[in-house]
Amino acid sequence: MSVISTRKDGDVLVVTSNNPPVNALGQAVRAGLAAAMAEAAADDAIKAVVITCEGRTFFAGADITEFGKPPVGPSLPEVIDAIEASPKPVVAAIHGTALGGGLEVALGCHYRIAAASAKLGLPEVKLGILPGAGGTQRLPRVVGVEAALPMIVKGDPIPAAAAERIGLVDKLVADDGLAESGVEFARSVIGAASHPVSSARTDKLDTSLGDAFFDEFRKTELRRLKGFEAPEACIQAVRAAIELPFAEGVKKERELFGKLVSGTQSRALRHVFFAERAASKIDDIPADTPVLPIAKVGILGAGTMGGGIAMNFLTAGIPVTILEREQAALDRGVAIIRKNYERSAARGKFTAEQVEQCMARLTPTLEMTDLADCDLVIEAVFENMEVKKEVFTKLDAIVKPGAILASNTSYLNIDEMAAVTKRPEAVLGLHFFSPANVMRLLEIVRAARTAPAVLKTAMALSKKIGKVAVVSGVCHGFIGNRMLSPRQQAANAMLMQGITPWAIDDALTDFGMPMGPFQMSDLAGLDLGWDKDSSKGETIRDVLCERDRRGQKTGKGFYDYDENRRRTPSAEVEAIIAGFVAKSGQAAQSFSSEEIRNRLLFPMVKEGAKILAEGMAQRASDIDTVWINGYGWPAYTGGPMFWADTIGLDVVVEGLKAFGHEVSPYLADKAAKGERFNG
Ligand code: T1G
Repeated sequence: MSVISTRKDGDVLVVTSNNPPVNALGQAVRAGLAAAMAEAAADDAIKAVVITCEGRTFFAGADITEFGKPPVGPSLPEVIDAIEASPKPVVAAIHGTALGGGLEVALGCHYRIAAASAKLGLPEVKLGILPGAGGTQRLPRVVGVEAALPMIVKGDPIPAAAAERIGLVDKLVADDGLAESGVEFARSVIGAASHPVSSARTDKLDTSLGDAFFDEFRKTELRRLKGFEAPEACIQAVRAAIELPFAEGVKKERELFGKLVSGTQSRALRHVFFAERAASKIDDIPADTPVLPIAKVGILGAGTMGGGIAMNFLTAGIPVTILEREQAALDRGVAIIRKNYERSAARGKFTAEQVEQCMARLTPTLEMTDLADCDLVIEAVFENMEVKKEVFTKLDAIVKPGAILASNTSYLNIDEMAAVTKRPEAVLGLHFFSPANVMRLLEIVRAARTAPAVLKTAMALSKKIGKVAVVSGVCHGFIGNRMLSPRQQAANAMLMQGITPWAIDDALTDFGMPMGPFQMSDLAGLDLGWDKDSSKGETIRDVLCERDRRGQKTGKGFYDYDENRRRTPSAEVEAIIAGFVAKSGQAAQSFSSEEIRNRLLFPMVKEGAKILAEGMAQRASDIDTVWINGYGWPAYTGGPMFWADTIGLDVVVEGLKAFGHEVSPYLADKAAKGERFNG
């Protein structure tokens, strides 16, 4: 059965794609569209064409799984050129998300109508490429450069209403009866003397835009895209739309596309795309495992984590009861939640009405019994096992049977918490990352007795609250924090070899991490868990804290900070470190930035390999997803495991040995066989 079907509605040919799940423009779809256009051309009774899609969305782009494989015709540009060249008007009827090649198909059509709930965008830059089927040349011609540039460089889709405002969509229609609306619109233009041809349009092209405009755009928009190659290529392609005739602009687009698509960054970002989707799959639970209803959530602790966690559910429309021990702490927590919503509303993320609706779903309480009828209760209390066990014991006695009990612990053993309850099958970890209402990552910690339905419910819920969830087994620090420890140890070891904190931090920020280990320590506070009374200046941290260098909060830590919290290297810290190196009797070393980076990251990969060998993560790409969404690992390198694959596991193993690390048989074997973590 062809994925493309056609039917005549009077003198209009309705061309429908049915290629679930997202009508990706794979070879069969392209061939079907080309055949449909030929059918329309050959039939004089046909006066117009409507292109529409079945299922949840209009074409969501080229089929990314075809990348890197030998191309099979017709190519997407050929199909789009055929649509655009049709003397009979072609109308795109859009619902769901018209993305990438899907929007390029629509731009090849003479008219576009869209369901009000639809979204339109060119997200190729998020895959490390750029629109490669004429989008960088047609979109500026249809909506102007000022509107087209951010859509292409940032890749964020826009709602149909905004698309109509900029002239990308000719008419907004109801969600239902889209094909009929398409036929009606097509009939309304059949008699027109001519039809708009995107590639031929110049009315919206402001040819006066030059260096100043593009440089200003670079200054404001590329700062957050540091390290990514595709955004600059997108700018050059859009600039070609102003400076070159269409055919030459398309040639330029193709050159830029060709370079990017075969590059490491795009391969890494495509890996990240599929990794995030794979993470939601739990290999060993039956597909028919039920998802339990979660209509009400309880949160223990209204501190920073508890408040942020609550916001996820409130925003998703789920009522939350939040518990604290004292009224003052409860009031403070609720006030911070409101302040966070109002701050987001000020940035246009919520309307004032939506803020009130979210706050109305929140019930503050001092009574644990008010959590009795919750379907899920998440504790975010002090990170201490005895406290956790006490909380789980109480909750187990109060909360209705069948409800899920979860811990937001960052490190502690969930099995131990489950063991103090009579419902270990309903206990798991839900490890959010701070700020919990912002960070996309959620580590779902599967305890030894967690039931499949509880696990599946947690995964489904994570999607509902907009999180990227990854399943971790029970081990100290789960996936993310467990791999963070060897990096911190390596950083501390290099300090004792005379490498400065700023050389170490710079090696990581140059690699693309948001910050290095010593900046992070200064942000968190060096005196976390430090005891003034027992401190004897035995470690660098002891001495720093004794000298009131406790981090950003005291204006100095490993760095000195100015009133704007800008950091500068500290001569005092350098001297303190030099003193420790001299006392250790070790000779001060000097490492290149690359060696510093490898000394920090190779041990993380080693730990990742252990996590895989122990089955604490289902797949290597899950580890990549954790580090990209929870720790700011640069997505354009694909995550720690994909990065290791890119540089070669043999190189990692040799490096680890050179740095004095033992290498597990699992990792050594993979390297010896020339294998990769990600198949
Ligand atoms: N190609 C292949 N598979 C795709 C796909 C695509 N473009 N988009 C989604 N899938 C798969 C996905 O892996 C998953 O599979 C299933 O569909 C459901 O996806 C020439 C070159 C459309 C907003 O970047 O953003 O066009 O895990 O879980 O949350 O210029 O998918 O079930 O096996 O994400 O409802 C540009 C990518 C391509 C859009 C739906 N297009 N897709 O989100 O479902 S490059 C994109 C999305 C291009 C041209 C260039 C989202 C979605 P599985 P899902 P969702």
